[in-house]
Amino acid sequence: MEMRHCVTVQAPINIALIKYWGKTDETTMVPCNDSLSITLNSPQLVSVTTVTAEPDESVDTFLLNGQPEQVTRRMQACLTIARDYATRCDSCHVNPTWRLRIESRNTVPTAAGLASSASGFAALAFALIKLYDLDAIWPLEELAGIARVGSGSACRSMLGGFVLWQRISPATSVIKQVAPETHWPALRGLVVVFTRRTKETPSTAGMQTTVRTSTLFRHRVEQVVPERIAAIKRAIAAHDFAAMAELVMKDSNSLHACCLDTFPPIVYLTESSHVTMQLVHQFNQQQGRVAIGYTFDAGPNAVLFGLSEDMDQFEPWYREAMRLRHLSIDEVIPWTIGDGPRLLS
Ligand code: 2P0
Repeated sequence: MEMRHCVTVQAPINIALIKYWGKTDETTMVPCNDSLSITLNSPQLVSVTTVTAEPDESVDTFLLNGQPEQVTRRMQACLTIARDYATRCDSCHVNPTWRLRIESRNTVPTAAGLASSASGFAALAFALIKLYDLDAIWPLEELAGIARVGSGSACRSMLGGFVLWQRISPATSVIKQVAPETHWPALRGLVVVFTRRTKETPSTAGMQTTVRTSTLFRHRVEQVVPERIAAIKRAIAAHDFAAMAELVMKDSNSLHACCLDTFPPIVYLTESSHVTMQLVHQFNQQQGRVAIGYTFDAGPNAVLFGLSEDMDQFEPWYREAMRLRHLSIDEVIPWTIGDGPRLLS
């Protein structure tokens, strides 16, 4: 067998249709509620990571976009779990005690609420899995736990298509593919970047404050999300775009309502975000049906989606409507539904 001491992988971002916000355990990263995402396929929304085993080095090192950075506590957690698997793996030909050199490139704007941590940690986890050959023994659904301890949403980027991250108990969660990327080829979307500025409230801190202070959030976790997860699974299976998009828009609004119900309040959306929501509703009203949907993560940038022909009609109309309101758009990044991480070399 070829002795591979260096692997390069790429991993995509995912966008939650039903959102994750809040965890019950910061170490095992078990979420307060289930979430359901699509894995995106876009060359502009991936992280590429190379991991090299360095038998003669004494510390793990990390380069992000060419700059030396600290190996963070969360990265260490990923390394610890992967090394633990490797010590239990006979087919592993890389000594797990060897130090690692990690080099990562993000095309995703870092920390602007565009899930760069999801692709980044999914890429790190997948590189470790391939370096130690862990997927020869364990399924990716289980190994996704390596990505999860880096960043909760990263575990959903380990599979393609529609992915459910399910809370099983206060100590356990699992990921499952609900439908593959081939399930709904006509579905596509846009990431609309208004700003690449780093957000003021990082997700991790923001969700902790929400869990502690928001009463609306308790209602979301206990009632709203379980009903929506069941309903969106039915809508996806039936290719019912209108039902799916309505659930997604409502869930995005529910997340941002919980952010505003947090004390002190967290505000991620800007005028550009709010106008975008209004324009989507206006377009849908003109069409007499739900043709386009929106969703917003922990930042102002919009993710818009629809079936191919509707997106063709919506995009130029939307750009012109934003221009007339003097609201600038930094970049529009198209995407389709993608498969999961890939081994590049
Ligand atoms: C999501 N977000 O489901 C939600 C929607 C943002 C809004 O997952 O603390 O960076 O690393 O688990 O994964 C952002 O949270 O937070 C996120 P940690 P993460 O995609």
